[in-house]
Amino acid sequence: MSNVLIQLIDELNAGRLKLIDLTRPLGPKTPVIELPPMFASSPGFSMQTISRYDAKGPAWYWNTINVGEHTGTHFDAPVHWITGKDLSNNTCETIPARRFVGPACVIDVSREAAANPDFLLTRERILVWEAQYGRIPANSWVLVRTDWSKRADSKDFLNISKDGPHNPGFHRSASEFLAKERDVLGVGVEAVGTDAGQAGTFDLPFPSHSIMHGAGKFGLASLCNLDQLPPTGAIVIAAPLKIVDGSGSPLRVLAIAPA
Ligand code: 23J
Ligand code: MN
Repeated sequence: MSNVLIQLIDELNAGRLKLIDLTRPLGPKTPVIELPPMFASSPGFSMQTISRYDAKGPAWYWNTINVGEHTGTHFDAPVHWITGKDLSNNTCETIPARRFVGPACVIDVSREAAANPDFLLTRERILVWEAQYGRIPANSWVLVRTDWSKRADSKDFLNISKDGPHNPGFHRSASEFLAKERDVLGVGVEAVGTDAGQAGTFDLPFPSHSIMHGAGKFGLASLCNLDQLPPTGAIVIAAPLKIVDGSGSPLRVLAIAPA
């Protein structure tokens, strides 16, 4: 076995590296994105028992699950958006697995998001981060820490007013920069979707979805524990279910970082 793999396990066992779970629990209470009423909505998560050590299966327990692809901590594939519909390898089944693993760049805008729930990450703000921590490498995951996952109540997490949802997201300048000038794997956020709550009203609607997926990049939504990650130096593994023609899927997102 390669030295680095033996070392990886040794470092995890010794506690010099830690495994951080960036995934939220997936269940019937998992909040689901609300779209304007003219659009179809996605179901949340539900589960029915097939058997539980009973007449229907005396020695085994198992369930049927029903879930929208974009529920809870989930992956957005390029085919999710019309801009990515004709790209090659754009579905959950066809994306090469190598692309699920990369270094993490964690941009902490929790102060900005606390002051303004409609905060948008801009190209300028990313350049400030790069001046401090270095250039975002190609094929990295860019994770935006907003502390939005600390909104324990679904009502506060979705934050819906008369004029629709309010949560932080990306300015198109940031999405264009990350996709075209930095060639990242994708972006990850703590909110219910990778776009701001108000992004449907933008001049270019849903810029994160439109630009990132149009460039073959991925999205990760409803992440948590980003406050446990260093700005650089962690790796992230985010591998969706291999759903044939799938546009996304709930998944377990894992990070490995120095302890
Ligand atoms: C469909 C339409 C708009 C949005 C979304 C889905 C998501 O955020 C998603 O889960 O991909 S904004
Ligand atoms: Mn999604």
